[in-house]
Amino acid sequence: MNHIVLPFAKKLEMLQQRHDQLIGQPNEPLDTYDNGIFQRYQNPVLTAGHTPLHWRYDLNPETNPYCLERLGINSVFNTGAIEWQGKVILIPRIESNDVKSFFGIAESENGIDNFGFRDYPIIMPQTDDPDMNVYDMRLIAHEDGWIYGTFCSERKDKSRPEDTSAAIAQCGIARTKDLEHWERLPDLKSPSPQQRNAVLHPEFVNGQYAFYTRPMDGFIETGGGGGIGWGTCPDITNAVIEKEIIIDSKKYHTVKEVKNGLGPAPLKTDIGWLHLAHGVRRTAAGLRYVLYLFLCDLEKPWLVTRNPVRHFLAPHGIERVGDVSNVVFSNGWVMRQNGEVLIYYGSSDTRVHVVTTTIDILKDYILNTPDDPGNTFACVQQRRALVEKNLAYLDKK
Ligand code: M1P
Repeated sequence: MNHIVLPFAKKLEMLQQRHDQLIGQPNEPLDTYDNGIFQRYQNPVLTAGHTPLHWRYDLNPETNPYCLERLGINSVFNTGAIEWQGKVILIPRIESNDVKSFFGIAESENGIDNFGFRDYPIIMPQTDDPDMNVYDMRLIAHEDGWIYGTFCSERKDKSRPEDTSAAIAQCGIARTKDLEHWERLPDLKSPSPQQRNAVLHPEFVNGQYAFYTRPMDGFIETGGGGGIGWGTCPDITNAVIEKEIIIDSKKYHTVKEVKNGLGPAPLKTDIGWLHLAHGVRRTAAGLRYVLYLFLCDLEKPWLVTRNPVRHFLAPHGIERVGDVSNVVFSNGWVMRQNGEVLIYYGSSDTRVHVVTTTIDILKDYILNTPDDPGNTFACVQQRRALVEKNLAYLDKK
């Protein structure tokens, strides 16, 4: 027989060693990638392998004599992020081998490496209509004093019983004071039949709670409308948006041609609310998800003031490959006291990465990255102008 069956204790020791090595491994900057805008790192910060062994294995040799994985984890991706008591806390989408996702808390001192999960996954209370699946939590420290989690709650579309993949996505809302204990509030009600990527704005706007939304006609397809929406409601414990406006539309032949959606809650800066979003384009290889930035007015956060509409971050190297390839998706970032910004993103629905930058660099990026001029001829003019400026400058030197 070729198959090696190790004694239980030996196998467990090996698994524990590998796990410790993975969690303890330092994450160095990737020196082969440099666009000046952000710093990539060699390793993902979270993978399925980072989840504790006691989430996956029955550790009792009497009930698990072969030391088999009983409840496997398929992937860990798309993470909410927040700075909490000096540490960086991530709450990613953890997908089990049965394709149900759930949330768990991973924490690290520096936000770059040594992320370890807490002992238990989070208990997310249900509403009267239980979720089939929950994922992509945004963590928002609201000025009302609560930390909110807004996430996608998915249920079977009961109006189409014959279609076993027909689903309805809505925005689940929960809140906490300690990240461990969550109070579930009723799902967001809005005019849209489908709602994913809804994010609570961190401040009151004219005394109201405000949401960024993403109205869609279908579970995957945006349908006729589409774009990042905005709506307000007076009561978060019964959040009803009567009127939804589109503040950042999808657009032909751009990085957000097919659809887009907001990432984490925006960062407040002196030049406006800085947003990170994903844009989706259809290619022969399927949908391609990239990240882009835009800026909104401080007083009127529904007004976009800068939107270069070009990708800020696209899948690179191994990030291109996974369960849903060619995808980067971000729902978490952290701005530290010293101005450093850590941007967390899932790659190809499989793992979590970080890039680091500073708020000053992001402000420079959003103010000085030229707009998409709209067509190829204008793009060449734009690039020639840069070349001309550079050559004149170099000539003068
Ligand atoms: O598979 C790519 C992404 O698809 C969905 O995002 P969106 O609603 O913008 O298309 C989500 O399921 C997300 O989790 C996933 O990464």
